[in-house]
Amino acid sequence: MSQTRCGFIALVGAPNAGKSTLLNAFVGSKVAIVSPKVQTTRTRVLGITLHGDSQLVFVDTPGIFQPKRRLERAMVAAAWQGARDADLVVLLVDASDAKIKPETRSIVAGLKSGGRPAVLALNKVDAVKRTRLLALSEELNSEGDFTATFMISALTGDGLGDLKSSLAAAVPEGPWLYPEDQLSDMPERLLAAEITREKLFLRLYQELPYSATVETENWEQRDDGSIAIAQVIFVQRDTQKAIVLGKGGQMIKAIGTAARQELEEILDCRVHIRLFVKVRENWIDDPDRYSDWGLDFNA
Ligand SMILES: Nc1nc2c(ncn2[C@@H]2O[C@H](COP(=O)(O)OP(=O)(O)OP(=O)(O)O)[C@@H](O)[C@H]2O)c(=O)[nH]1
Ligand SMILES: [Mg+2]
Repeated sequence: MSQTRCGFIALVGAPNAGKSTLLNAFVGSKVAIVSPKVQTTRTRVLGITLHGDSQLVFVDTPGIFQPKRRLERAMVAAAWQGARDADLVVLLVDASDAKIKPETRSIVAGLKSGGRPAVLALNKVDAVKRTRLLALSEELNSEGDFTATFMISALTGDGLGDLKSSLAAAVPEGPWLYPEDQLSDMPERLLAAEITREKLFLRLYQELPYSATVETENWEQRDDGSIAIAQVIFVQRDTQKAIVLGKGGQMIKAIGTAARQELEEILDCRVHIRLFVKVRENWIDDPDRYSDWGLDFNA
C-alpha cells in the first residue's frame, strides 16, 4: 500500500481575496459562505478533500486587516491562529486590485517574520491582464518568502488543478485524520446560520454594514423526514430591524426562501425555516455571540 499523506493548509489573505470561494471550489461543495462584502468569514472553517493518497484539510480564515473593534480583533486572531496551526500556508491575493493592499503587505511581513514560508496564489486571473500578473508576482516575491507562485481563478477553476496537486505532494506523510466522505467540521446548526447570514449580506450589505448576526435557536427533525429550523437575526437598532423585515415583511421572506432553498440542496431534504429579528444593541460585545463560532472573546 502506498504511504498516505494528510495536512492542514491555511488559506490566508486580505478581506475579499476569495479565500472562501477557493475553499468551496476545492471541496466541491458549499462549506463557507461568500459575499462581495469584506469580512464575510468570521471564524475558522474546515474544508476537506482528497487528492490521490493525500487528504487535504483546508482552513478558511477570516480576512486579515487592522482590527479596531472586539469582533474584528477576535476574527484576525482566529486567522493568524489558523496560519500557525497549519502544515502549509497559502497566501491568496486579489490580483484584480489596482495596487497591493496594505493588509496584504502586512501579512507578507507577518509570515516572513514568523519564519513561515508560504505558497503564493494570485487569484481572480479571469479579471486581470497577464502583464499585471507577472509584475505583481515579481513584486510580492521580492518582499516575501514564497516556495511557489500560482495564478488561479477560484471562480472559474483556472489553475486549481496544479495548485491542488502541488499541495497534495507537499503535505506531510501520515494517516488521514477525517473519514473519506467528510467535507467539513462545521456543525449543521452553524452552517444553517451562516447560510442565512450570507443571504442577508447579499441583499443588505449596503444598509447593514455588518451589524447583523444570525443564530440557529432550534433544529427539529420531523417524522416526515423534513427539518424545521428556527433562527434569530440579531441587529443593533430598530431601524435595522425594519430594514431586515422590509415592506410588509417582504425582505425577511425573501431571505428565508433563499436560505431554505440552499439548505434543502445541501441537506437533501425538505426544510422549513422560521426567522425572527431581535434588536440587541450590544450583541457585538456579548460573549454568548462569540462562543458558537469558537472565537476568543478576549483576543
Ligand atoms: N472575478 C473573480 N471573482 C472572484 C474570484 N474568487 C472570488 N471572487 C469574488 O470575490 C468576492 C469575495 O469572495 P470571498 O470568497 O467571500 O472572499 P474571502 O477572501 O473569503 O473574504 P472574507 O471572508 O471577507 O475575508 C466574491 O464576490 C467572490 O465571488 C475569482 O477567481 N474571480
Ligand atoms: Mg471568507
